[in-house]
Amino acid sequence: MKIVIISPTYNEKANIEKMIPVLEEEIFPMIKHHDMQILIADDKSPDGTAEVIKEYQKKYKNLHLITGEKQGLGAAYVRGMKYSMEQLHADAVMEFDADFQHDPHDIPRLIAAMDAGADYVIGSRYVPGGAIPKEWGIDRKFLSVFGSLFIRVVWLNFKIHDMTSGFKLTKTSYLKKIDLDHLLSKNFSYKIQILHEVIKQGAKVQEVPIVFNERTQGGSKISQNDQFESLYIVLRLALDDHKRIIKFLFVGGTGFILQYMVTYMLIISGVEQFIAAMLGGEAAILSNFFLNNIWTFKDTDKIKQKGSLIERLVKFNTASLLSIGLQGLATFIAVLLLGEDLHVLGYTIHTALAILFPTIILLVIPLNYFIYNKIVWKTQYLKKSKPAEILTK
Ligand SMILES: Nc1nc2c(ncn2[C@@H]2O[C@H](COP(=O)(O)OP(=O)(O)OP(=O)(O)O)[C@@H](O)[C@H]2O)c(=O)[nH]1
Ligand SMILES: [Mg+2]
Repeated sequence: MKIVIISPTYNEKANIEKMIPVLEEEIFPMIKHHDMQILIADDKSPDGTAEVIKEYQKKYKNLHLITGEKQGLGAAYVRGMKYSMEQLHADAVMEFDADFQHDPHDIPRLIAAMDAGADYVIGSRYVPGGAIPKEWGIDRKFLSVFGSLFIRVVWLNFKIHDMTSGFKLTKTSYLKKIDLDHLLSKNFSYKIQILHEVIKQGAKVQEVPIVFNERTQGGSKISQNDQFESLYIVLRLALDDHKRIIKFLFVGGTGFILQYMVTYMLIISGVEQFIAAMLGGEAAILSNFFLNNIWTFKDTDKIKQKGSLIERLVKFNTASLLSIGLQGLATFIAVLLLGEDLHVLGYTIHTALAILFPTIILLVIPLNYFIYNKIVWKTQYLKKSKPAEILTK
């Protein structure tokens, strides 16, 4: 494989001066079966980082340099990734900081994990054997640990432990499917989105323990803005993933309110209760149908629709009647088994009411969502790629 180690640099002269010979003389000779290249993505560092690289280029033919305007860490990495894929034809790229916080001696282990079958290798601080700097203050430690935990909870992904590591080895076949020009962040959080996209593609992910060192030279470029941006991006990506179900629940909620309003108004205008309830129900069904059609399931327009609007409406109405029937059946069975009233902690409640709520939440809503997706707005094209597989040692 052709592997390009991408190191973004901004005022990193003191570190990069030492790093290049370590990579070239110590590390690369240990990696036998791969074509190793280094790409420095410098942002016109005023300290003369680029000049150091140009000097080394005379000696090392596998050392590349690209320069650009300073736009942020993510922008520099994206530039490096695109250059690696388009100009250097890399099979895999490694994200590797130039400041010795990532230990170059870990590189062969990350590559070995890919040799063993992984598509995406994470240098992980939060698996046994990994660590964050002891010297970090409690606030930075907390932020780092809590940050990963937060992402794991929000994304419901507990298989990966280090969600914000910057030390990665990625097969370019996965990167090529990501729209790198339009990532949400040009800074630190770019890595959260790439992780998200690669997982979604079903890559085989492996975490390899690394000890993240404290910076000894040069200055940190991470800012508080990065933290807020990360928070936004984690939530935004989760919402994007569940956009359809959120819209569906929202539409259901508006239907619920509409049903009550219409029924109530009809009753106070003298309409018989049963008729009013039927009309209220149908008003909600129609409103839900049209809102779902133009909003929740709008993207299904892109595929060839089987059936006309009328057909969809009939299917939708049938599904809704089925839900009402289910609610009726559940209450009927509950009353049959438990009697009219339930006595709980000294209170008496109608069995029918007590059973209605869990029936709607646990049965009716999931069933409706399933029917809408599979029957009314059939969207076979949305079939998810297989879930990311986490390799264990
Ligand atoms: N080209 C480029 N490189 C950057 C930019 N920001 C950071 N870097 C480099 O990216 C790497 C990581 O940045 P750091 O500031 O060390 O971020 P960090 O490791 O998360 O934070 P510290 O632990 O404080 O060092 C270093 O090699 C930086 O020189 C940027 O805007 N452009
Ligand atoms: Mg650093």
